[in-house]
Amino acid sequence: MITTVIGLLVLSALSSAHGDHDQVPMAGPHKGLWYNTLPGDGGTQADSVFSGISTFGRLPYFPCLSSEDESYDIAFLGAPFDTGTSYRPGARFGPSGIRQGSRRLNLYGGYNVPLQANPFHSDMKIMDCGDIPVTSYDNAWAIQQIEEGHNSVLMRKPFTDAHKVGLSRAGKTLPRVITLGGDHTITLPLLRSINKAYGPVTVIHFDSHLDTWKPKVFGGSPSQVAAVNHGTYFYHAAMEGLLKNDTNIHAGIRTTLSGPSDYENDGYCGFEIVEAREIDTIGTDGIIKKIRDRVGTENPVYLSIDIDTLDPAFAPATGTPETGGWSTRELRTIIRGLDGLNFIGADIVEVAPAYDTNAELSTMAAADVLYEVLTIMVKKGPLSVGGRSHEL
Ligand SMILES: [Mn+2]
Repeated sequence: MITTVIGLLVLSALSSAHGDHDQVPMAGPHKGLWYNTLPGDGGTQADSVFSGISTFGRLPYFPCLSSEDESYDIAFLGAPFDTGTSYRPGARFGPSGIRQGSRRLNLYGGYNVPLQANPFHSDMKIMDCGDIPVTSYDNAWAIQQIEEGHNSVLMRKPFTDAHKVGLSRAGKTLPRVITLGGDHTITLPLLRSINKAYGPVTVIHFDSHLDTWKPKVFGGSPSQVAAVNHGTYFYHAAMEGLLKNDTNIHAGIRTTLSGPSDYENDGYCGFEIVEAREIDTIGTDGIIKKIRDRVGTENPVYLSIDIDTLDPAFAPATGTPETGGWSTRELRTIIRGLDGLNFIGADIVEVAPAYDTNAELSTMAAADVLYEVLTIMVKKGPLSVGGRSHEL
């Protein structure tokens, strides 16, 4: 008898659930996000943050290299290359790892409290363009692929202000591209692409390493191909005239050297140095001031971030870890201190997820650092000359 009653109750519950076609889908504070408005029976995906295809920050995906029909203001683009590393390989899985680490960025809407802006809710169009196809068998070929892939995504009309005068060599307003590496070698083809669009640019480089080493010093340069690697790309960039003279700066440096001449060579390549340990004396405010004083607020700036800027306690999953680095909190504070600078593009590199903890510390740190960068870019608005302030 009791079994029958329970059975009837279950049946009646099921039939009423099926019969109620007017039910309102459950809606949370993030109901406006694209992944909750996919066509389907319910309209709301309660499990959407944990499943599905990962894009950066669950942004809309479009394979931009397959079609030039899409326009955007900021594009995320993967460069899965890791055959220029000197120690641990694995950064070819960086783009997918960083996307995985970014899944929860806008679960609650994505408002950035210290920067007082929401990069996921603005009138700028931001999307994930997927990855550049990169061969793992031929570095020279791969570097060419990365330059051409990046340039194809960069040299398009932006979604906003396409008709307005911009900062590019041709006087056009261009979209920004944020590249997910990849080992740091990729920054050379990225700067070649940037140079086509803007000419020589100022670079802010977060890293524990200089990466301006002469090929003979770093890797021995047994061949022309071997001479281009993740420790020499800035040397090549300087020699090719891709860097603006004496406005570039490294931050987070703490590597060992071949000798003091490495610093002389670094200065010759156009860089000033902020050592990681300076945080103990001048603090994050002092470091922010040094960077801002060096690059100015008007210069177009390219931002390159090696995840090994962070201490391995915070980001163990990287190609050449160095102890004595900054915490995730400190790096995020320093990057937020660059609010207002004229970032025309950025990359984050050397994330090698195979060495991460099960808690995904490094990919989460990479995603969160990019969240700060993205917020700064959205606050600044399109790269049209004169710009405009944003109400976010
Ligand atoms: Mn490094």
